[in-house]
Amino acid sequence: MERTLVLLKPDAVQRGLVGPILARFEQKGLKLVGLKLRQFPKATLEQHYSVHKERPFFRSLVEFMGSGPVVALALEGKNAIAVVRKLMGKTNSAEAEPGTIRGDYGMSFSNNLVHGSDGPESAATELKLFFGGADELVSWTPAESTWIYAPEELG
Ligand code: IDP
Ligand code: MG
Repeated sequence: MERTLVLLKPDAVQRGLVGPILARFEQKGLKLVGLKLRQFPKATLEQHYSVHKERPFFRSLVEFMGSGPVVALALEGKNAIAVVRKLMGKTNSAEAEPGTIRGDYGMSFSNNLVHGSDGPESAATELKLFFGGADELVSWTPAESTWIYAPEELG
């Protein structure tokens, strides 16, 4: 099992899309293990996007991400990182495939509704950054868990 960090960006919150987007992750079979709504401090957002600090869009990205509330999710599942990235779609929403979150709800390159960790290392770092406190992530067994995976897939 793998865990990944998802952010529902300020555009998703402002547009009333928290429910529909969260439902896609739940319906896919990803387990919610962390959830919070915050207007995150600039320092947190700068750290989160530090790999992009030399890029021309860095300043506006940090400003956008701090412009309103963001919903942070921690999701768990088999290959959760790649599964979430696939559900999100391409970075540029205008080019994202229909059926993906960005493809169905967005038109913009920057205001593209969701963030998802892009690998195991970034997932670990980002989960610590957004859910670093004690007891912020919950290990639990959903009632439906034995129906989401075949027994041999659970190992
Ligand atoms: P990702 O969110 O699909 O992983 P990244 O390349 O990691 O995409 O970029 C992080 C975020 O920065 C994007 O989600 C988007 O909001 C913004 N961004 C990336 N590239 C551009 C660009 O060329 N113009 C404007 N915003 C961009
Ligand atoms: Mg990225």
